[in-house]
Amino acid sequence: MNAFLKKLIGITALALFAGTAWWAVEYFKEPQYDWIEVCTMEGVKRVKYDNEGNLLAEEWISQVPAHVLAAIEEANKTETANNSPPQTGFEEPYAELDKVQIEQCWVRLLPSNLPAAGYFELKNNTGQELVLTGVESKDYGVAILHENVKKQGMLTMVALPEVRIPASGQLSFSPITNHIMLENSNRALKSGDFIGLIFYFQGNGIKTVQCKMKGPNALSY
Ligand SMILES: [Cu+2]
Repeated sequence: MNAFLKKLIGITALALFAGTAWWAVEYFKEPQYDWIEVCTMEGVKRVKYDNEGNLLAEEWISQVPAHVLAAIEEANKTETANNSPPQTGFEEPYAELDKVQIEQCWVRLLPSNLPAAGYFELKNNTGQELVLTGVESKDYGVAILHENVKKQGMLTMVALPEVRIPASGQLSFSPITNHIMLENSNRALKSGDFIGLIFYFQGNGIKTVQCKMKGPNALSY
């Protein structure tokens, strides 16, 4: 056999071996899951779940609970105020706003009692500026509007007391922008369930929306 042929057989054998090895590694490798950022009482952490909701990894991004605690305090204060007997003896006359469109409302559910996060797409067709002042759900004790903010390269969350939406404007809450932090669920919720969310606007306008519960690795509606 000449030297060239020997070399050719050698190279072919090596290529076949490398190819098989690479295929085997790919085949038996764990599937890749994305990090998701989670807002908790103790700060912001990132977690990784498999499709069954098993925790694969977690690490803190920022342990700055101050903003969350301040928001909870504020929520409790409001709740106390709401619980005190009304001065006038009248209930607030809330009106459902037909010209506010809220679609693709969904909630990312996380295992082990971590807060859930709500997202939505809002369109303001009222013809005037709209001011979103809060959100409520009878399925959660706490619902807070949160903005994702980068400070010194670190992601933290800041409570939004209100969000202004200009006439004909839109508001999008998504995993890369803002979320509704939902805590203290009143019933066992699972992926595929729906919860009601009430959006409150300045001037006693409300919008009631059904939101779809999704798993920890969901990225959109
Ligand atoms: Cu948050």
